[in-house]
This record gives sequence, structure tokens and C-alpha cells, in this order.
Amino acid sequence: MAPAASATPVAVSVWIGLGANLGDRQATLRTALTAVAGLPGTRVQRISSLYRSAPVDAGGPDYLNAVVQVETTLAPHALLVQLQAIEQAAGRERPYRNAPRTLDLDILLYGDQVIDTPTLTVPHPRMPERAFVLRPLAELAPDRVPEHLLAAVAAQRIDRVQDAGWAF
Ligand code: A4P
Ligand code: MG
Repeated sequence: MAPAASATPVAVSVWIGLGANLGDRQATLRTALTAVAGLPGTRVQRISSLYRSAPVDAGGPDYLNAVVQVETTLAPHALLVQLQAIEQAAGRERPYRNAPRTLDLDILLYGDQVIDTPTLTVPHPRMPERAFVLRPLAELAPDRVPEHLLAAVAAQRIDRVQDAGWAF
């Protein structure tokens, strides 16, 4: 029997990567987290430490990066649209690929789903090569980050920011 239209959608655990390398980076990430927490059907579960990282495949100032784990009833593409609206609100411009940015929000993992569409690829395809994703993700979901991947990115410059102000 088909579920009733009023059936409650199941909440899925989703890990979202946050990055910023222009402007007041920490304030931008904080505002973005508040916005993510306010998305419909979405609850923040955990937030990683804050990391400072050298730009990978890109120029410009150092990035601040973090990962947030949420539970959401938003479908993957609906979540992407919401995250892009949060990027826009932070003044995101897209002059060219990997340009410095006020805010980048990437869907890293959406439960166990594998998604391959023109606008959304999950797991995020460049995640396995990037310490700025793997290190914070490993704090929240160590079972999703194999040791050999962490070892392979060990040469990338990344430091955990010791900042009590990052506790939410
Ligand atoms: N898209 C496809 N899959 C996804 C997904 N899983 N999550 C599409 C989010 N978006 C996804 O992204 C381009 C398009 O990717 C979107 O329109 C969406 O439909 P974008 O954010 O507009 O453009 P971009 O940032 O130039 O590309 P992207 O893919 O976000 O870049 P990357 O690969 O994420 O790299 N170095 C350090 N240290 N820290 C960083 O945070 N970030 C980048 C960006 C490069 N170097 C960095 C960092
Ligand atoms: Mg992006």
C-alpha cells in the first residue's frame, strides 16, 4: 500500500562541508551554521572543530573549513538549493572555478546515498583528495573516513584552530 500523503518523511544524516577564504571567515561560517540550523526539517547534530587550511587547487588566502552533521527531511536537491541560497546571502560570487569565496557549502555525504546528476554528485567527488574535508569529517564520522585516505593527504597544510569561540 502506498504511504499516506501525510506520512512523515524520514530524516537522513547528512554531512555538509563549509569553507570560506574571503572576508570575516569565521563570522561567515557562524552565520552559515545558524542558517543551516534554521532550514526546514533540519536539525544540527554535531559541528567539527574549525580548521585553517592552505588553498588546494586554488589561490588566495588561507581557508577556514569545518563540517556540520545534520539530520534532515529535505531531499538532496532541495537541500542543495537551500545551501546555495545561504551561499548567495553570504555574498558568494562565481567568477571562475575554485575562485576565492566568501562561502562554499558542499554536500559531502547524504546518508548512504550515491547521487550522480548534472547538478549534484554525492559523495562529493573531490572529498577523498582533500585534508580540509577528511580531517573535520573524521571527527564526526570516523567510520566514513578510511585511515589510508587520511594518510594520503597528510602533506597538505591544515591546522585545527584552538578557539573556544567556535563552541556552539
Ligand atoms: N555540485 C555537484 N555536487 C555537489 C555537492 N555534492 N555539493 C554542483 C554541492 N554542490 C555540488 O559548485 C559548482 C556546482 O557544483 C554547483 O552549482 C552544484 O550544482 P560551486 O560551489 O558553485 O563552484 P566551485 O566552488 O567552484 O566548485 P566546487 O565543486 O564547490 O569546488 P570544490 O571542489 O568544492 O573546491 N582549499 C581549501 N583549503 N579549502 C576549501 O574549502 N575549496 C575549494 C573549492 C578549492 N580549494 C579549497 C577549498
Ligand atoms: Mg561548492
